[in-house]
Amino acid sequence: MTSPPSADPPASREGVKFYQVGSFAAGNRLLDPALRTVQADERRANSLTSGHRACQGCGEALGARYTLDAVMRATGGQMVAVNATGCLEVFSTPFPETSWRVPWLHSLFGNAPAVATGVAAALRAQGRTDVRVVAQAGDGGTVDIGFGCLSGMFERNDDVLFVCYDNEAYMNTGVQRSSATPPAARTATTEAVGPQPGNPFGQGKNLPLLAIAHDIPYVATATVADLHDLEAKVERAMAVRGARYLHVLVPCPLGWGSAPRDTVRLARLAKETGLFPVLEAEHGEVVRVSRIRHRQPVEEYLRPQGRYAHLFTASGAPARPDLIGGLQRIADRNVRRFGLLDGGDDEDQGRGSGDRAPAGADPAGASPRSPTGAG
Ligand SMILES: Cc1ncc(C[n+]2csc(CCOP(=O)(O)OP(=O)(O)O)c2C)c(N)n1
Ligand code: SF4
Ligand SMILES: [Mg+2]
Repeated sequence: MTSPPSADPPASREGVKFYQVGSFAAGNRLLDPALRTVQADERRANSLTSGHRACQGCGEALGARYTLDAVMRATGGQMVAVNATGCLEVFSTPFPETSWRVPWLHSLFGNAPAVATGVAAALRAQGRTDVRVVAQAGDGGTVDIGFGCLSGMFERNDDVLFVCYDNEAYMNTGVQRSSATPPAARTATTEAVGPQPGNPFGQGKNLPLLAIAHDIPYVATATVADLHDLEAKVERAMAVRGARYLHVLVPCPLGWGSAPRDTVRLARLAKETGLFPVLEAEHGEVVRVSRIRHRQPVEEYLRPQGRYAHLFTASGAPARPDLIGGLQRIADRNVRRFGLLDGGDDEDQGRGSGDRAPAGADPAGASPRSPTGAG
């Protein structure tokens, strides 16, 4: 295995104002070495390396590589990963091959949190508190079949970082609906037929808010549109002990009916429309949100996706303004609830999002819905 990048925790990024960071680009080279993105470091772990069988443009592969490489840097390479069944596991480990270059265990579909708890307990019994445990799963493995184990892991405050790669359906088995599928989205089990085509409004779960309600030390959301922000959140998560939860929006070209080249653009639009709030919470309180920089109407996010094709005419005009309006109201409510447009100028804070403290965010008053779900 390649030696991992430095475990030195990066200092604060506040005060550094480059728009173009997180790559080999000029902005990154001008940063203090401790602040540079993991992927710009030639000593990065390449935890999920080339040769796997993910679709072109897979957001989950992108998110997992950045997340685990950031964990490797934060832990000095002392890390064990537990992986639920799902696309990430299937495309990375077709027997007898593997694309993982880290200690990696495949659990079942629903028990990754419990397996990770067991690994953490075994390490503690051996006195190996230097080795950290990360569990990862898709949205189905997290919000549906794995939720009981995950809630228990949160409630016991087990020393595990749990990462959900949310592509908003059961992609590995053919795009069935999950509790994280947004309203009006077509899946194999929510066909675009009838008076309310696609997934019904008013159902689903908002796992970040449910995690916050467990009062665990750290909860964050992120997207693959801002990978430097994702890395920074992984670093913050690994700086604390106890149960931590990271929910990453990862567009899926196959399931979303989108072009592979649009993966990052769609992740950005999910945030910029307000449909996917990007935030951090500590011990039950939202402490930072990523402000929307250039607000977009939800149509801009929906139109490029085949799963919403029934909402538009062939020329791209709205065919179902009632359903599009329903989705816009969800975005508007997220903006109000988390203060996504409030305060500050348009200056970046050195990691792409313009993070700041929330204005009047009140997770206790929020109802349990999917981040992109109805409410
Ligand atoms: C108990 C059980 N039920 C069903 C399955 C089949 N199965 C494997 S992966 C999967 C869906 C995974 O969806 P998600 O967790 O969202 O991950 P994704 O593939 O979308 O990344 C299902 C239903 C299984 N492996 N085990
Ligand atoms: S189906 Fe979606 S999540 Fe699965 S490998 Fe393809 S793009 Fe990635
Ligand atoms: Mg999924």
